[in-house]
Amino acid sequence: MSVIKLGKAQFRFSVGPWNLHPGADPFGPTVREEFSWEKKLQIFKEIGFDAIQFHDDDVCPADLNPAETSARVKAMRKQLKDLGLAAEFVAPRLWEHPNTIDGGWTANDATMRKYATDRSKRCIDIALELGTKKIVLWPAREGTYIREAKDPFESYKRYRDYLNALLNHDASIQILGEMKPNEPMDAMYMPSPGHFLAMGATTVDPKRVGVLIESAHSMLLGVDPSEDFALCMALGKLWGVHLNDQDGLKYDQDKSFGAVNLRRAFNQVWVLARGGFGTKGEYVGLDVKAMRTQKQDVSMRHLANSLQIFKDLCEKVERVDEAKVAGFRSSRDYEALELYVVQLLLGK
Ligand code: 3MF
Ligand code: MG
Repeated sequence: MSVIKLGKAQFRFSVGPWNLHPGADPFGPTVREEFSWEKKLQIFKEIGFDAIQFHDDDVCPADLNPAETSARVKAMRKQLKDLGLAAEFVAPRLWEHPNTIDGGWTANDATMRKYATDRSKRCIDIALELGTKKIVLWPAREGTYIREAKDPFESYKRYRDYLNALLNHDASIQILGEMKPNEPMDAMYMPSPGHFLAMGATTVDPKRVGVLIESAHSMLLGVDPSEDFALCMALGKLWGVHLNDQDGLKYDQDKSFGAVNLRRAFNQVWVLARGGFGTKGEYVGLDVKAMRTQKQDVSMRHLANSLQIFKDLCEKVERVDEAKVAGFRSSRDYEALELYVVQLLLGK
């Protein structure tokens, strides 16, 4: 898809292969067939995505030896190139392995921490060979079910040691923390982007530590995602986003972007546009799930719909009369500003 230019921003789009899924949830099995890897890439291309978000084990099995790993990465790179797709990032999927039951780098068992660190270094090698310097950390199990289970001081120290080990492994990589307050753990360490950046500032190379913000993760924190985006853009730290939507405080729903709260979605697009998102090669990423009821042949609609809604909201942002907004602000007439925004969204 060609790039969308809006204000100072340049929007290109990315998606993760897990966003096409056969519908299993914690209470029931799959309900439709899984698409093959080739078919997934073809669907992403047809819908108009420019880049793919990877986990290390999307490229090849987690514990494959170095020679075979390298061969598999080269083959994947060729597959992407043939389709005109880029790799946005690679994330070590540390939460599914038997060695990471108690977490990766904050596990109490030193051999498990070593596994997490070694595997993450290997993930960096995969990313570089695939053509990206971005490593996303979604710290799924770096937290506790009960607060007494881990010593928090030790955990924060281990957190920093782990980040330093990754930053020292290669001088060019960038680490993007994708923070989330809960699920699967009851309580994650450093639940917000701000927490992660504070920790990042104490590492060996703070300028290579940033964030990827998922809309629903901000909502689970009780924060409006556009505010989280804006803060991190103001700090030069918003290096990726996972756009989606969420209906209230419950499990992470990953609903289609804008499907629950259009105004909240509009504000995300408006902020990304004003902040010049995408000019340094950042992608507008989606992290959305299809409904379990969806039949296989239409189980990619949520992706196309999310992009459509994003583009429709770009048109709304383009129509914002900035002088009018400034006028409402200077006269402090926020009631009038609110009606203006709601009527804009209603197409009036
Ligand atoms: C969980 C997530 C994850 C991450 C993904 C990449 C399954 O809430 O958002 O998606 O985005 O693992 O880091
Ligand atoms: Mg996500």
